[in-house]
Amino acid sequence: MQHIKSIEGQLSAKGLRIALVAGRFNDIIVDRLIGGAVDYLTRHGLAPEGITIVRIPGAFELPIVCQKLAKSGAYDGIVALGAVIRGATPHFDFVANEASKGLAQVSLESGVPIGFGLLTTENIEQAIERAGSKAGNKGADAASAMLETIRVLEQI
Ligand code: INI
Repeated sequence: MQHIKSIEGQLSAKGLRIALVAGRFNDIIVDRLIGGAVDYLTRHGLAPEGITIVRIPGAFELPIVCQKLAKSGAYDGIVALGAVIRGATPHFDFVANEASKGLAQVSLESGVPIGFGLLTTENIEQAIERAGSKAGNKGADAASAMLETIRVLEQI
């Protein structure tokens, strides 16, 4: 449309420095999310040298680790990966809420885009569905959202 200025992010990851931060808790799922994110980024032009993988205990630790990475100035974007599964744990709400709130806060305070690849599911089946089977791969989706956001912010 004439006269309408539009800003859109191009999905090239070439030359970027990206950190993937991933919990060890539920690693059977989280390893699949890492695979999805790495696959997405390399297929969009990022050399392996542009990727740093940081392993942490669980989703609760995502915000503080992402905060230090974001503040370091060494990364253009971060993908936070984890799986909080309700199952039998009373921890679920605390871990899921604090991790999501913390990640949003870190991203806003630092200005570094953080892809939200934290699964919060009722059971293991739902997590498997989102980690590379019938509902896609949320690690790849989070990498894609982070990449698009980096490229949009560059133009504003
Ligand atoms: N961490 C997760 O990543 N997923 C979970 O489902 C989970 N549950 O259910 O407890 C979980 N807990 C650990 C938490 O993230 C911290 O690592 C731990 O409490 C130590 O601070």
